[in-house]
Amino acid sequence: MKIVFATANKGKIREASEILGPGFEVVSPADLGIFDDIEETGSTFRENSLIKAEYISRKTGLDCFADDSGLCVDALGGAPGVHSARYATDGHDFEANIAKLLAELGDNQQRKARFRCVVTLLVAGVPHFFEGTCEGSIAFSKAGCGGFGYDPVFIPDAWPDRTLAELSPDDKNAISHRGQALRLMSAWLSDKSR
Ligand code: ITT
Repeated sequence: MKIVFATANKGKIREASEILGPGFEVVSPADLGIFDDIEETGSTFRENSLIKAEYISRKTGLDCFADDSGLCVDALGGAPGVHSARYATDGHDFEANIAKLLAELGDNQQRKARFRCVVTLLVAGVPHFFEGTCEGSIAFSKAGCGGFGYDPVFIPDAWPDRTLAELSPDDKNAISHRGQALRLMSAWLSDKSR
């Protein structure tokens, strides 16, 4: 099944293809010649996820899904949250975001955090929402080079001796916020086609 993923983030596209498996061909807006920077004006993951799915569906006339996700750190009152991509700068500067996060936390021992993901699947204009959460904590320094974004400083509770960036793609996808949300979406689509 061909399905449009309303994202400009190549890490998300790669992970969605891995998680959804060979039964799906994940197509990006860029593959369709769309390079628009969609303004995320919502204040929740759900609102921003819907904004992105509706924008790309309107532009292409196709059903699609979007993912809004981010890192919520308890000691920072839930920040960076919906601002995760642009925490340090206006662009998606992962290195600067990590540097700012580690600086904000300093030597604070309270490092509990979680990744959250809300996927919106738009089918014939009707939104369906799927969510995932990955609990963990923030490391004191970076480790690993897999994944993307904050992965080098996120230690998942399920693998307490390594960061997400040190896991194989399969191991990350098995526990990740995105893995959970997209497997729910995949199950919903299979049910619907039965
Ligand atoms: P699109 O809006 O085009 O999908 P984006 O990267 O701007 O791409 P978001 O607005 O949802 O997406 O921001 C998500 C940010 O949260 C992302 O840029 C990372 O900084 C972080 N993030 C989300 N999932 C992550 C993951 O699995 N590993 C590490 N960081 C992640």
